[in-house]
Amino acid sequence: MKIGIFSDTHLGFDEKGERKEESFNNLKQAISLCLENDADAILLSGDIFDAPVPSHTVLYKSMECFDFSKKKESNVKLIVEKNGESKEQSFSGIPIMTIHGNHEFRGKDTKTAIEVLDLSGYLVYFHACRIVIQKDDEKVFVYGLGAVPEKKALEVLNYWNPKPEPNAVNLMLLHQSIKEFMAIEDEMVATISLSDLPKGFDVIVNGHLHWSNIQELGKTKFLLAGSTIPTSIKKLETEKPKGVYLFDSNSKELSFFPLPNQRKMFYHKEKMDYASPEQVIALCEKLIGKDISEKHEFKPLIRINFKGTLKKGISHSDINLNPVLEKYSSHALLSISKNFSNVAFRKKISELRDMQKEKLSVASAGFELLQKNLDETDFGKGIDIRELFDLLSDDNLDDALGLFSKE
Ligand SMILES: [Mn+2]
Repeated sequence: MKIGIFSDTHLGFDEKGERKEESFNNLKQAISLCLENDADAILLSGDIFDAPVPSHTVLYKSMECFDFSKKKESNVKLIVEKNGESKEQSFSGIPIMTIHGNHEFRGKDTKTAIEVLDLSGYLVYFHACRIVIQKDDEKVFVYGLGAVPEKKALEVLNYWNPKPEPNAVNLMLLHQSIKEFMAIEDEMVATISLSDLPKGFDVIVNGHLHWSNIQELGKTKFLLAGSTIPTSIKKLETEKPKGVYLFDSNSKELSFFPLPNQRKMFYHKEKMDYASPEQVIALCEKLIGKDISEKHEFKPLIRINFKGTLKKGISHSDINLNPVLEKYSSHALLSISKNFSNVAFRKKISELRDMQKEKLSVASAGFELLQKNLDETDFGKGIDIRELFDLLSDDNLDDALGLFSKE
């Protein structure tokens, strides 16, 4: 049996903007790739829609796209097992089974757009249960848990406690953050670690994180299916094209098929020291010029992330990027962020830190001295001196500077 897998189609993304067709075009390509490669069924790992309540136009266009899956027939049978009952699920074409994502997470008594598509026969929606896909004598067991608030996710997963069918092929769909992939450790961001994932599954597919990745966890392949459309550009997302995976239940192999027509993404992280506005703009032009020198069917997404410091006396507002944005608006979709820290602040603080290191032991009169030093500067009113002192003692210059920028 062959099973197509993809996730996070975000239908209706940029509904009023320049990219309004992209989510639909990419979904059509994803379904076509599954059909061309003889998928018997398709699995989607949540965030089908971009908005919790999509417009009728988005709903209509989504149905048109999902209708593509009816161009072929499948010989599988689907049995949904929930709360101790099994029921055969009817469908037409190649069945598409899905869980909900955080974008579709709504109150218990409110119907979602996914449920509308389920009732219309375009999707088979399931949550906290399993579906048996049967083709002749072969069975594949698919478990699914739709998105739950991150703070509760580990608790819910443990409570649900899915047990894979012995001596069979078992797959699972999730839509959560995973601690190992997140930049910060916070229970509001993620509670599930890779080691918390249930054992004995052949593939655990996770949506939500928009870049694609495969990790081997013992015999389990942990697959980040990635999104079919870039919604915000992250560096990891630019390293691999968008596409679909195909799982072969005999070989248990996953293969990847990129979408043939997709928007290219470029990500630049640039550190500059004592930069002038002219230098920042010149670097923008150089990077953009190189990115658009290749031929692109769709305007590429270019993200430039500046870090470092600006020349003395120069602030962010002195760098006017509007001429650059206008000049290239017909060639690329640009997003440029100026995260420069002010050199005057940085220098003062680093002088203070040096002074503190040289002159006194932190344990003695350091606090008063810092206060005195700070009083001599033209800023520092309303700063929590105790916090600043602690940060400087820890060599945490960035956070110390942060205190000043909050002012
Ligand atoms: Mn998503």
